[in-house]
Amino acid sequence: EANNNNNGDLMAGGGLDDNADINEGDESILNNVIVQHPNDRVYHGKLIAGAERGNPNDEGKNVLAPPSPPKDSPGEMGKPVTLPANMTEEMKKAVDDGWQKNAFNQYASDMISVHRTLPDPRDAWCKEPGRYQKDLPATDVIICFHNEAWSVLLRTVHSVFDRSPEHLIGHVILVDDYSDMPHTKKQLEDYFAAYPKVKILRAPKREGLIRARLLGARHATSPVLTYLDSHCECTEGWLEPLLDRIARNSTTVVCPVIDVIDDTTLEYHYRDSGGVNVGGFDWNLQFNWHGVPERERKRHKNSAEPVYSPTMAGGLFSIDRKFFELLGTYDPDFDIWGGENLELSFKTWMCGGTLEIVPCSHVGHIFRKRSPYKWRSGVNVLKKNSVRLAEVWLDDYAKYYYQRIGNDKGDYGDVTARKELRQRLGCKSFKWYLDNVYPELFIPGESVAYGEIANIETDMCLDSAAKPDDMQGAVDPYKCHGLGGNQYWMLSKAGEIRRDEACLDYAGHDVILYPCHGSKGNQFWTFNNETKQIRHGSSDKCLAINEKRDKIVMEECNGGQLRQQWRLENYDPS
Ligand code: LR7
Ligand code: MN
Repeated sequence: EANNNNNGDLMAGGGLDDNADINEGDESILNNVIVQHPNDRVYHGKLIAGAERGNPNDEGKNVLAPPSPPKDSPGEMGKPVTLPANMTEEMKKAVDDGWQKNAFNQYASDMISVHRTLPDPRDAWCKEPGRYQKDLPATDVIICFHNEAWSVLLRTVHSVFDRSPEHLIGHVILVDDYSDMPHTKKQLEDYFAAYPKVKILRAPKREGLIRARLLGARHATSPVLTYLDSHCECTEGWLEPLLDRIARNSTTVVCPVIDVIDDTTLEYHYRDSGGVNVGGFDWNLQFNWHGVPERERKRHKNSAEPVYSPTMAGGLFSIDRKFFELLGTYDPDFDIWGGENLELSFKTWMCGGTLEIVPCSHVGHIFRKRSPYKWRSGVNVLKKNSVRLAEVWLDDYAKYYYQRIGNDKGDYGDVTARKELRQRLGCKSFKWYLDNVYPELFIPGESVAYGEIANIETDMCLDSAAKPDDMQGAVDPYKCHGLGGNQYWMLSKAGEIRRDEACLDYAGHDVILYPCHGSKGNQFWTFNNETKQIRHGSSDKCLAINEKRDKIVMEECNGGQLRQQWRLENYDPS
């Protein structure tokens, strides 16, 4: 699965002062890491037209594309890069610095050509003649970055030029969100000076990716906007299937399949159209991936056809510029990172559009395990964004998110204008969205109990620190804190004790969280409101806290034993 297990770390990364963003004294390291691949040298800063090179196949297409680098250079065809076995101390330090700065292996990236070749991941269906309309609208490609590594940023831009028909690219708009690395300054302008299609915009202060994207949009002129993260690689034929959907219906918002570029080896991993995922979310308002649901599969003859997706991951998508404006773009009061993907997803569906994943279009993205850059001072940025989202779009369902954050909304600013926007557009209800677009989502209010599960003798609560993306993890007793989060559970009508899509599971050893399978067995529990016991179906044992009070255990049921008695919040069996 796409390993975007960012969130916990991202929260931890917050709380820093703005000024701390600027790391003085880094210059020397940074200058060293601006390595240019030897095979690229001749092309840097120089425009070489395909026709000039005498390659007739390039006529009218990819005029900025240089000839491919030699087949045996590192990372070609998306192959993994391995670092030399006997590295000097200096090299090792450069490798560490690269990881430190970027949360991916920048050293490996620097070894790879910025024009490296990639495998063609498309299904044969995608290449059938006449598959796409002839007159597709052009797009501006907006790439926002904050302190992106040089080789990675350049490879993103070149992959756009090298693998898109020239007439379909209006401009590539690079939005520098107040980076402080030297290569993001004049060096960037010099490099792209020979590329008339590249516009470089600079945010005068740190805006965060949401307002940076809006800045880019204000300078866009093409009928379609395409957003990419600054560490992507577009594959052959990525663009036409996206634009085709918008050409057919301007309210269709489209995402490519996001392939994983390995953070360590930069290997390009792709999945065929049978393995396509769609986006969802949970009641922490966190995005997650799912297989294509049965009801959606049935709508298609071929697995390469575009599929409806309840949500988008956020970074990589195309949208009709006018439709984006009609939807009120993004909430400009979202800071730094997060939540904007759900905002755009919900309103696309609720306000008359559709959101699709297009399996014929593949773009790689470097998935990181932590956020490398600084967040804003004092406030929990992600929470503020999510509360704004919930206030405006979630109707009565907002309460399920608020329970997860201990009902403490904090200061989320003024959302009047956003509510007016929703009114003005006459958008449908969130209930409509859940019923029609995301019927798979488990609704806490449809459960028998939701909230904390507190042990009566000890006042300790069932607690699991497993992150939503882990799906599996330990369950331990922890002092009840009333803040939701790791102590938020739902007892479903089917007898599951759930945390979103993970379920309390007992297979004879420890009580753990395990992906819900819906077939009772080790995940089937019954609560008896008289005895206060939680009894396990397949073992007929009772959930308890051990005598040392440091572990959740299963014991033979003993009605008098207080360690086996529990209080379920919001218990309503009717
Ligand atoms: O303050 C900032 N200013 C920026 O310009 C912070 C970030 N950025 C830039 C950054 O350089 C990058 O190009 O914004 C882009 C996204 O930031 P990432 O790469 O740190 O985010 P991410 O890939 O971890 O997170 C995903 O969710 C985000 C939620 O706000 C954005 O929507 C990202 O675009 C999104 N990425 C993807 O959808 C790629 C697939 C990941 C998944 C799942
Ligand atoms: Mn990213």
